[in-house]
Amino acid sequence: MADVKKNFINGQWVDATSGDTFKNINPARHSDVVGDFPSSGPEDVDNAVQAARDAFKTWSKMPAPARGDILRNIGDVLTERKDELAFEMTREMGKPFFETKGDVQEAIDTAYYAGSETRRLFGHTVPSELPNKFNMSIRRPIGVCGIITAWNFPVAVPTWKMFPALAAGNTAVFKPSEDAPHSGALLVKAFHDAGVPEGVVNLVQGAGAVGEALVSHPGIDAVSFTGSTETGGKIAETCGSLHKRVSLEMGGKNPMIVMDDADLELVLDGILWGAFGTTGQRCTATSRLIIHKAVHDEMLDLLVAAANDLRLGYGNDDNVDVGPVINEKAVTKITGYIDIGKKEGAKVLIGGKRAEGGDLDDGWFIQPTIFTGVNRDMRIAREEIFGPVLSVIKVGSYDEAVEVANDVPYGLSSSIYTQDVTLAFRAMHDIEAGITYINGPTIGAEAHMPFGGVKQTGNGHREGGWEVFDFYTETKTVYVDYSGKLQKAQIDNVD
Ligand code: UN1
Repeated sequence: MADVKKNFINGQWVDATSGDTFKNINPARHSDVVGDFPSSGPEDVDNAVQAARDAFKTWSKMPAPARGDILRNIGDVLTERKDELAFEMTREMGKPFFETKGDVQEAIDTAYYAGSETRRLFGHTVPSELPNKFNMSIRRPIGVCGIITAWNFPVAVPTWKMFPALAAGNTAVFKPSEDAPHSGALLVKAFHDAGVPEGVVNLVQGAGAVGEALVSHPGIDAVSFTGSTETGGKIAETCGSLHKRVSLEMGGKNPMIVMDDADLELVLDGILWGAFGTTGQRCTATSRLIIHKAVHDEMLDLLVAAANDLRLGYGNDDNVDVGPVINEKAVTKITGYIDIGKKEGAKVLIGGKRAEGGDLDDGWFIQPTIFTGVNRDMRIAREEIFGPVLSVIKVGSYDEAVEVANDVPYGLSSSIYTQDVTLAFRAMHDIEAGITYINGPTIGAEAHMPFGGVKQTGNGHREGGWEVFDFYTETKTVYVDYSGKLQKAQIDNVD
């Protein structure tokens, strides 16, 4: 069996040119070393881009439905390997096994969905303004795509990008997060085993310098990035100056609005899953609970009892609800925000510390934390914490709830719990976000629906669903004149 703890360039597993490596460890059990992975540099990126450029010549000419067959094979391989892949994902990035299985399932769904879209890469046929002339638009691939992803959905999110890219005839160079290199490598191995030809997908492991080399490489035509708003901004600057297409999925500060008529038991399940699933480390995590004053106290009583029952631990052990956070830097950032919240005058309802004792001492665990008495101007109400920290903001009306919900620089996901159909429909339009859930938490995107955010969350593109194909294709407009003479548009047909 191939050693996948390497780069994958032109169909070969290879070390970094420099021979340098970095260590990757299990965030729940530091004594468990996942492995050493290549610490790559610009030469490795260069080799990968060259391979992808060569492969583009044939891959882009293959009939799209034939590419779709290969995507479906990938779905089959991932289905066979779902459990073993999920185990390794949990081992290196921490979320519980049932969640990593969901992550793989999202990739499987994306494979079959993108595969089916290869038979539907529609253009338009449109009447011409002149006789005996035919107008249409067709889609063409862009070229080589640079794919840069985060560690929290180490399989699903790379496939959101690469499957539509490949379906449309592009090739790719993929840089996974340095906190999830093994998942990225196992994913690329599945591509290869399913029949993706050499050079079509290339993997370059390493830190931010690899991403920088990729974004600025002249052989990269488009970049798709998921990660922090700060890094996304820098990528956009580089892509802007080099005239490259770029799709950005960045931070969130996702609100859940709970109205006075909400079903509180339903809300409770939604909060636990939305705020503490994936240890709050989703760009879609529920990080603000904006709750009507009439149900505020009752809701918090329910929440305290249930949140205290959440079981922390290593996600490959049985009965674990919440895993660790990803690394030491995350511990510092999250506990730093907890201190900020206390200084700002918010009250810690539960949690508020590192979780310690027994096996937890061998990992990066933080107690699920709920702040009450938060007001909209506090930093814990405005900034992305990316951890298991929920800020509760009390409001007196629907209008106030929406105003608070919209009063942040981000706009990815959002939710409202109400039985009132009028408010539900108003919220669909009033909340400034790319996604709104009615009577569900802020997480749970499905592969065949557009995914993305407004304001500082994104730059106008969507992943997932049918819209992502607009990002991964160029429109070519075609005019066919079968009149047998020169026809001048705007002139021959207008006096
Ligand atoms: C992310 O956090 O980057 O809707 C993606 C959800 C998941 C995807 C999250 N299906 O929360």
